[in-house]
Parts: sequence; C-alpha cells; structure tokens
Amino acid sequence: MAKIVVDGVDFSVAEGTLLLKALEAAGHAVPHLCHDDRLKPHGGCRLCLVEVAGDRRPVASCNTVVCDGMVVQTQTPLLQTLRATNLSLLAARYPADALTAEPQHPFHQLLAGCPTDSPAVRRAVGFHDESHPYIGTSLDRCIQCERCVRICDEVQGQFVWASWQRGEQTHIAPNHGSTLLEAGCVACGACVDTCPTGALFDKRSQTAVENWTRSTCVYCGVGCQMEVGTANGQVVQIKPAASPVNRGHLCVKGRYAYEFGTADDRISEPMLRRDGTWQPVSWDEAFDFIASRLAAIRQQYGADAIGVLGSARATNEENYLAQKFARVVLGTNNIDCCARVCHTPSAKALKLMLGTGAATNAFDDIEHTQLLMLSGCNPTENHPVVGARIKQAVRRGAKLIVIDPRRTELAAMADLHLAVRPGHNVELYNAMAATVVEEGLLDADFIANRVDGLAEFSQFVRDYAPEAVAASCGVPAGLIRSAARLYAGAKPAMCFHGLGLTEHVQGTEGVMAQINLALLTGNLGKRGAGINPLRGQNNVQGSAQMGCDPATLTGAQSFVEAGAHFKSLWGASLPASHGLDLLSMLDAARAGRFKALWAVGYDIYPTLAHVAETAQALAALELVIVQDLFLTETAKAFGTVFLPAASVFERDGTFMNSDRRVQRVRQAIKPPGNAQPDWWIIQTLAQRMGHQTGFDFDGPEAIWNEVRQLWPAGAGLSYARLEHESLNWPCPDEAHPGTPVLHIDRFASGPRATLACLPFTPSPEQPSQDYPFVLVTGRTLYHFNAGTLSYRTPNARLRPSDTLDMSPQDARRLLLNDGEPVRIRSRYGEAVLPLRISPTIKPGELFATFHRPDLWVNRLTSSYRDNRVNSPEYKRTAVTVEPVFGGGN
Ligand SMILES: Nc1nc2c(c(=O)[nH]1)N[C@H]1C(S)=C(S)[C@@H](COP(=O)(O)OP(=O)(O)OC[C@H]3O[C@@H](n4cnc5c(=O)[nH]c(N)nc54)[C@H](O)[C@@H]3O)O[C@H]1N2
Ligand SMILES: Nc1nc2c(c(=O)[nH]1)N[C@H]1C(S)=C(S)[C@@H](COP(=O)(O)OP(=O)(O)OC[C@H]3O[C@@H](n4cnc5c(=O)[nH]c(N)nc54)[C@H](O)[C@@H]3O)O[C@H]1N2
Ligand code: SF4
Ligand code: SF4
Ligand code: FES
Ligand SMILES: [Mo]
Repeated sequence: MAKIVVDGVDFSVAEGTLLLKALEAAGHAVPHLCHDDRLKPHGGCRLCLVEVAGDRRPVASCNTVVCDGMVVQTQTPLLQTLRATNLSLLAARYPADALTAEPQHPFHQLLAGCPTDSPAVRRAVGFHDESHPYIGTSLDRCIQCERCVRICDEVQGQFVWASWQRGEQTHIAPNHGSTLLEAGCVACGACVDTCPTGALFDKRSQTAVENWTRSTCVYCGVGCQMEVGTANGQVVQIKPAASPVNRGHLCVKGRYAYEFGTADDRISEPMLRRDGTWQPVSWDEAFDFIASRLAAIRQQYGADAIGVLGSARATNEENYLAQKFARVVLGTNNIDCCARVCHTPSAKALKLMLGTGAATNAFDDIEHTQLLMLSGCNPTENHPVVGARIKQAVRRGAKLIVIDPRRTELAAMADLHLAVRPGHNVELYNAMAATVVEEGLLDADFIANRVDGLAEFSQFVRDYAPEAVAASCGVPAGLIRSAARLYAGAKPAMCFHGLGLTEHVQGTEGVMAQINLALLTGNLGKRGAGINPLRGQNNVQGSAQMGCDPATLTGAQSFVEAGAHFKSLWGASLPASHGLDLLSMLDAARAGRFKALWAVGYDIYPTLAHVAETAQALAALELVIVQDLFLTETAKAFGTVFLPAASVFERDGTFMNSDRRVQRVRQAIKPPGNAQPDWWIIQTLAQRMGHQTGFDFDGPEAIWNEVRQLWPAGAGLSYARLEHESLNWPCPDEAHPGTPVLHIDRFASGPRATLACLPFTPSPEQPSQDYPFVLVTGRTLYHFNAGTLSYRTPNARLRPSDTLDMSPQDARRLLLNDGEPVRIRSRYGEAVLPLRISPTIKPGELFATFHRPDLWVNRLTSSYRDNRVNSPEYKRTAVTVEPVFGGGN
C-alpha cells in the first residue's frame, strides 16, 4: 500500500493505482474528459491536473501513478484557473444547443458546473455518416479527446478512426473509406459508448432511459455483462458493464440487436393448431390439451416415446426444470439440447481424458499466455469480445497459430496459419504430436509426474510424421513442424477451439487429439494454458450442465455416482432406460418408435443437418410442442401446440458462460400479453400432470437452490454471492473463491491423464466428379444461428443474406460473378445463395452461412455424425455449384 496526502488528508491506496482513481476513491475526484478506465492513459485534455509536492508544474492525474509519500493538492487557485482555461478552449465553437438538448453527457455536465464563454462560431465538421443503422455522427461536437480513436484501436482492435490534420483543422474521420462500414467498423459501439459529448451517438436510443438493469447478453457463450436501459416498459438502450468477462465491451449483437422482443410477429398467447390453423387459447386450455395428449401417448407407447429438448437460450433454472420434468413427470431420460450439435464432442473428450467436460481456463488467461492456438473457431465473428481480447494479446506480442481451412480475420494476423482440409484435424494434430515426440519438444517433468501412455503413443504417432500426412491434411510438412515447435516452445500456450473441430465424424477425436498436444507439452493446469472450447449460445454450457443430456444428471454427474442422491432429493425413482439423444430421437421417430417432442427454445427443423430427413422424422410425430418467442420453422411446419415464452429481458435467472461462470439474468421489463417465463410454463405443466411437490418453486432463486443441493461443484454459487461476484465453478461452498484454472495439481479424473492413440479414418462424405467441392458451413458476425432474433433487428441491414463464399480462382473457372445467385447441390438436396467471391477460401472449398431459415442451407448437409456422440457433420459436404439462370428462388 502507498500512503498519500490529498488536500491535507492522509489516505492509503494500492501501490500502482492511477492517481485519478486514487483521488476518486479518496472522495477528492477531479474533473476529467479524455480518460476512460478501458484505455491507456492519454493526458490530452489537461482537466485532471493536480499539484504534486516536488513537481514544478501541475501534472495530469490520469497519467500519473501514485507512489508512497505523495502529497497532492487538487483545488489550488492555479489549478482552478488552468482547468477553466482548458475547458473554455474545448468549449470554443462548441454548439451551445447541444448543452440544453442533452445535458447528460459528461462534457456538458462539466460545462454546466464551470461558466465558460458562449461559443461564437461552430466547429468545422470533417466527416458525416448517415448510412450506419446504429451509429450517428454529429462531429461538430468533437472536442478531440480521441477516446473514439483509442477505444477502437486499444479495445476493439479495428483501427477505424483517425485524427486528421493539425491545429484548427484537426478533425476525426475514418482511416479510409467514406462511411464507417467501408472503414471496417464492426458496430461494436465502443466509440459511441466512450464519447463524452454525444458527437458519436446511438441512433436508435433517442428515448430517455428510466431504469438501468444489469443483466447478461442473450447471444453467445462469452456471457458479456450489460446494463439494459428501459423506458415505458421497453428496452431502449444497452450499454456494456464492467466485468471480468467483457471489461466494459460488447459486440454488435449484445449492444444493438435487442429489438426482437417487440417484433410484430412476436407471439404472446398460447396457441393450438386446429384444422390446420393456429388458434389462440388460454393457458388452461393449452395445458389441459398437452397433459391429456402426453398421458395418452405415454399410455399407448410408453414414456420413451416422448422427448424434451432444453434451450441453450433459456436459464439454468429453466433447463434444470426441463430435465426434471422429463425424468420425474414423464419418466424418460429422453432429454437433450443443442449442445448435442456443437460442443458435446468437446465435453466428451475433456471428460474422458481429464475428468471435467468444460473449458479448463478462464478468459482472463488470454492476457497471461505466450501463445494462442485457435482451431476451427472464428472468435472475431462468433465470440467477438473474446476475439477482440485475442487481437489485443497478439498486438502485445503473444504468438498466434490459427488452424482453419479459411483465412479468417485472425488467420490473417497469425504467425502461422495452417489451412487444414476440412475434416482432417486428427491427422494434423497427430502430425504435430509426432513432431513434438520426434524432436524431443516434450515437457518431461510434466509427463513424468502426470501423464501415462507415452511409450505406446510415441510408437503410434510414428505413422503420422508431417511428411507422411502433409498431402492428405493439406498442410505442408514444414508448416506442421513449425507449428509444433512454436506451440511446444511457448510457455504457457493456450488453445481455443470451435466447431471446426467438433462438427465432424471424428469430432470428439479431434478434440482428444488436441488434448494430447497439451499433455505432451505440459500446457494444462496452469494459468495461460489449457483446452478451451468456445461455447455457443448464452447458456448452452448451462443447458447441458443442468442435465439436458440423456446420459448425465445435473452437474454432468453420472447415474452411478449421483443417482441415489437425486432419487432421495426428488422423492422419485429415476428412469431405467438409456435416454435417446436428439438425433436418436429423430431416428426413432422415423422408425415409428418415438411420438412426441417438446422443443423449448430450439428450432431443429432448419438447423439440423439433412433437412429432408429431419422433415420425415418430425412428420412422423403425433405431438410437437414448441415453446419460443416466435413461430419457428419447426412450429410452422410441424407444431401442434405453441407456448409463448418470456424473453431474456423479461425474466430472472442465471446463465452459465463458456469459462464456467454463472451470471445473473435480471428482469428489466414485463413480458407481452400472456407470455410467461419458461420455468413457469414447465412448472405449471408439471403441476397439471399431478406433480405438485417438486414443482412448487416460488421463483428462479428457489430452483437454483435445489440445483446447488444436487451439484456439489455449484453449491457455493448463491444468488447473494452472484450479486457482487463473478465466479467460475467448481465453487463447492460459500467461502470458496471459485476455480478459474482446472486440473492444477491433479486432473479431475485422478492424478494422471493418459495420451490417446487416435487413428484417423476419413469421413465417408467425399467429393467426387459430380460433387467436386467441399462445403463448410458456419457463421457470420451479424447473425445468430437460425437468425430468429438477429434478423428481427436492424442487423438484417448489415447483412441481408447468407452467402456462398468461393475462391476467385474457382469463380473465374466457372464464370460466376460476385453477387450472382448460384445453385448448390449435394447428394442430399439443394439451395440457392448469392455468391461472394472471397480470397479467404481455397480453391476446391466453399463456405456458407446458415442464418436464414428461408434459404435452407441444411438441405445440403449430410446425415453423417460424430462417431462417439452423434453431432452432425455440418462442416464437410461434397457439393457442386452452378449458375441459376433467370435469377434466384
Ligand atoms: N455471430 C455469431 N456468433 C455466434 C453464433 C452465430 O450464429 N453467430 N453461434 C453461436 C454458436 S451456437 C456456436 S456453437 C458458436 C460457434 O462458433 P465457431 O466454432 O467459431 O463457429 P463456426 O463459424 O461454425 O466454425 C468455426 C470455424 O471452423 C472452421 N472449420 C471448418 N472445418 C474445419 C476443420 O476441419 N478444421 C478446422 N481446424 N477448422 C474448420 C470454419 O472455417 C470456421 O471458420 O458461435 C456462437 N456465436
Ligand atoms: N449448417 C449448419 N447448421 C448448423 C450449425 C452449423 O454450423 N452449420 N450449427 C449448429 C449449432 S452449433 C447450433 S447451436 C444450432 C442452433 O440452432 P437453434 O438452437 O435452433 O438456434 P438459435 O437461433 O440459437 O435459436 C433457438 C431458439 O430459441 C428461441 N429463444 C430465444 N430466447 C428464448 C427464451 O428465452 N425462451 C425460449 N423458450 N426460446 C427462446 C429463439 O427464438 C430461437 O427460435 O444450429 C446448428 N445448425
Ligand atoms: S463501433 Fe466499434 S468498430 Fe466501429 S468505429 Fe466504433 S469502436 Fe470502431
Ligand atoms: S460477445 Fe457474445 S455475449 Fe458478448 S455482446 Fe457479443 S454476442 Fe453478447
Ligand atoms: S483526463 Fe487527464 S488529461 Fe484528460
Ligand atoms: Mo452451437
């Protein structure tokens, strides 16, 4: 601690604190304009000046670090004169009307407290952009604090803004291009958020906010914390909140894509389909109908003819109730969620080899690592706040390896980019492991203390020397060796991965092969290391963790280890049969053995692979219950009952993010019409079906407390703690600080882990003369999965359509033009998309997004699945492409 004296009073603050912050903490805050906690000290506006004993001239407190014995004056006459002069210089030529129209901006508040001369001439404006859907510019208010320039560089890493010219003519404008979007803006809103004058503003937030509610983003698994601004019962603005996850930053979806809740086609009444048309009914009628149909189906076909899908978009509490409903009320383990189609392979691989099926390290480790290896993930688009943190780590000197068939934004920045052929991950990792073994790059101590199976593994990987597999996996042998050396040589080195590893026939094995590399090089159980799946939706980690998985109970506990505890707490027997996963439920439906499905917040029809097969299965069902905000494609085509759910803004609970944090979701507004929170819907139906006890919670906190009783690693995560702490599980009791790094001294499965020998067998899905291209499907920044939420916001303007990305070479060869609609055909179906010619794609490969259900990209994908956990092979389909004569469909 450093002792300082401020205006004659003694204070103690932590050594190294910025003087500006120390003064704030001491209750002697000084005015400031160009400072932002998220940015490096700048010292430009000279408003935060203070006098420090021993210094001849006043210093900028935002640019000075406290040291022991410092004696500081904050209010001398000299300082007051200097501040007033500096403020009036900034106010010169400032539009006076702005002060009265929008008094809330920090600069306007400073001017109100400090009389300045009234401005005579308006400032010249260098740049004006009307075209952006979210960001407005009034640069006559720009006071050159450069906060926008700095935050775009230092936090988002996009380098959109620049300060142009000198002196009187100085102005802020994009680095290049005539609009923000042309300059590469990704609409994160950080520049708007930091601007102290309103020179940059949120176009859609013109209503004054009445209330701010802290909550968690509804989109991806990063789990950003946000302040939800409401007025007149509606969300009118969203701002980033400070938290260890997002550190006061958001991406375009979290910050701006919130208007789905008030979309015209939001459904807020329960509905039954009668004679082919949807008719609104009361909750009573809907529940009575479902209860009697479920009872009849169970009577006729048995409980295992029914299945429930939890929702990765709903809370932990709701998913917990969904699986309890399946197991206790229906009596079946047929319960799953969309983790099945993305990271169940990761969870399986991690559980099998290390004992805990979740990311090993926290996002904070990005700032503590020497090297990042990203495999089959595209964080700047899909986990953008993490993507931005990775970019900054690389700017600060961390090494970067990217393994991805495409040259993604981060691949273009990487030290090494390994453009592996889609589906050849196991082969490539085996070759990297072979290099590590052959060249003696192992961490011998770590292996001696914690790893088994080296002899057998060394023998096994001999067949995978880089020179032997280079041609097959598409990466030159020299590059494979360089990557192995770089990864093994950097201590610590951290892996992130995505669906490019998991959505393959060898998905689980791809993750296992990556874990081998971490075991060989000692990159587990320490800060800045580990194996980290970037989980998909806001609560996909939680949905599966709560037990929406046929094979595991809440807390990913097995029936053997935890079954007795559940039976006694639930006062019920557990279903005896093995549950079906989602894909097996649909297989059983096609075989006539499965009859009813309740899909909570999951639109399976357009998002599962091989739409034609999904349709056959859904058509064979007698009862399809859809619980959602909108009439999804599944509901439109096959729904029997629709139950209207409350949105993320309309209820309480918790989500679990990608780095194992449980975070609060708080109700900010009321649901529309008769829409209800998912937990209420599930609980009320359970009661209707005769289960009063066990489903009589008075709200999400009570449900969560039952979860804490059943899941030892979550027992310490009380709502009271979550109010002010950000904790990673395991957190077994209320005094426990949480566990950001797993497997520190021993693995969850025991003291030692075993290397896995994983022979590579290629996917049966192979290109041929008729289907010469390999199509990869995936995501883009502006839209989210089935597009259900994001296409109901102005993000639709930022990216109106899915595209088929093709290399310039192939486009030239096939005489196809950019933007032209093309027909893509696979062995399973066809789709029409506009072509986008992109140098990020290799010849012979293609990439398409799948966000617009009406374009049906999944008509193309096959029914091949991961050989261990059944995840569809979305990332590899043989197709052919041809022009669509006479335009698109
Ligand atoms: N903006 C946005 N964000 C999202 C989503 C969204 O739809 N939009 N969805 C959320 C969900 S549910 C999920 S699960 C996550 C997914 O996030 P990611 O895992 O990042 O998702 P994808 O874009 O599907 O695939 C990632 C990358 O895998 C590469 N790839 C394909 N095949 C291979 C291969 O064989 N090997 C390797 N090494 N790479 C390969 C692709 O080129 C692609 O760049 O994103 C979440 N975040
Ligand atoms: N070709 C191809 N297909 C893919 C993939 C791929 O990479 N390629 N990826 C796959 C992956 S990883 C995933 S996760 C799936 C995603 O597929 P989905 O899970 O269907 O996609 P989401 O858009 O996340 O939508 C879930 C639904 O939740 C609803 N919802 C939102 N909030 C709530 C709520 O609070 N309560 C309720 N009840 N509902 C709510 C939304 O309206 C939406 O209908 O797609 C898969 N499909
Ligand atoms: S919105 Fe984000 S990316 Fe766009 S200019 Fe502002 S800070 Fe940069
Ligand atoms: S990075 Fe993910 S959690 Fe954060 S604001 Fe964007 S979509 Fe939301
Ligand atoms: S806030 Fe310190 S110089 Fe601007
Ligand atoms: Mo996902």
